[in-house]
Amino acid sequence: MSLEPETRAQLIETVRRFVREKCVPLEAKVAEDDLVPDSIVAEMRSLGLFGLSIPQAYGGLELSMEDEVLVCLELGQTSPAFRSVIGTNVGIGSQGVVMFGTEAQKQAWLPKLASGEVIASFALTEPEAGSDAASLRTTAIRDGSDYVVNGTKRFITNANRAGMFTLLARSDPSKPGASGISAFIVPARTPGISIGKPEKKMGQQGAQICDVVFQDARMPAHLRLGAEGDGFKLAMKVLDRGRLHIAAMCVGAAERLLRECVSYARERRQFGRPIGDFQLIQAMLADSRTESYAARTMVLDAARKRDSGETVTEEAACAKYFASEMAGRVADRAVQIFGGAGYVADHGIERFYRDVRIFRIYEGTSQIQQLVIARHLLQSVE
Ligand code: COS
Repeated sequence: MSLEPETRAQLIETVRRFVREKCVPLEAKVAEDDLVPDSIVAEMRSLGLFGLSIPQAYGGLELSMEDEVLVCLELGQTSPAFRSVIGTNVGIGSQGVVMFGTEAQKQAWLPKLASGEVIASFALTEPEAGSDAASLRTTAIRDGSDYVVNGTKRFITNANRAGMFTLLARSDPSKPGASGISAFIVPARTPGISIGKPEKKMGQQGAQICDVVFQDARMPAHLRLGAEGDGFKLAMKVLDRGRLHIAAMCVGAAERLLRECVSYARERRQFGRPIGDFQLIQAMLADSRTESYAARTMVLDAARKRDSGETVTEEAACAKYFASEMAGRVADRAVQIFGGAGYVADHGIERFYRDVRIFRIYEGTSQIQQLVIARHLLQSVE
């Protein structure tokens, strides 16, 4: 549902102020503590951020994709760890329930996800199944009125805070590919689930990822999401949407870095004048501006197409691919413009450089996006 222009402007302004006044001053502390403080999480709850994409009937804001993207353009302007707090409830953790849940499943889970009372987490990746998601080995075998789950999931965002998992598991081991996979809602307190220690990562400290191990975890069959064998398609549809959300985060990060670069180029003096006077610095600023503008336009276009009912698998892959690679280039130029000051921790530029690196990997690597785009071209162009 699209917001009225005035309501949209108010929401964007509120998120912008929250990011600039509350999150930006805490960036270094969040990275050091590897934790987003409870006060910020509480404020996100009161702003309704956990429920951005959840239908109003279940307590969410039910934003259109375009409005969600506009919010992400603001959330992207600070450490991605802040967005990660709400990211799985807004995107990959909840959207399987929104798109494929029965009325009873929606009633049971969506209000709690929208309020942030329960954190959702998306359990697809495994030690041996990353880009090749259809090769996943975790099994969910029907036993009477239950399913029994065994296997290990890896790099699962927010697993250590999760109240529920959207789990992708093989319900038919006789089918090794996509068609043997089903999706499930799994309450995190189900006996037989254990959570690994948060991984030590290159960046995005404050956003945590862990292993999730299922050992004879038994759950009632009514928690299956969609039909048996439809899990892979559910995961792909969830990721189509998630990729637009991540692309918008990349644009937000690039716009923040560009602002930092412009103000540094104005104040830093070398050879008797501000470095912004030098054409080689200007070229880097111009390249970053051009690329971030192109990515912003792409993300908004794809979001609008999705809102008008189009399937945007290809556009979402283009946007995620271009925006994440663009953010990497913009961060690299930012380190170059700041020079030594960009390499030391004080200005936070090196932290952004590390933080944006994962955007080219999670929710589908750049190479997977290329593959998705090329497959669509080869199937559709006449
Ligand atoms: N929407 C709906 N259905 C889709 C789809 C989409 N975006 N993409 C694929 N499908 C369907 C296909 O149509 C096919 O259905 P049929 O068998 O009925 O024709 C089925 O799903 C299998 O698709 P495909 O044959 O393309 O599967 P592949 O194993 O070749 O894998 C890729 C496709 C590589 C695109 C997929 O594995 C992928 O996206 N990998 C990356 C996973 C990822 O992003 N991981 C990040 C972890 S989550 S943070």
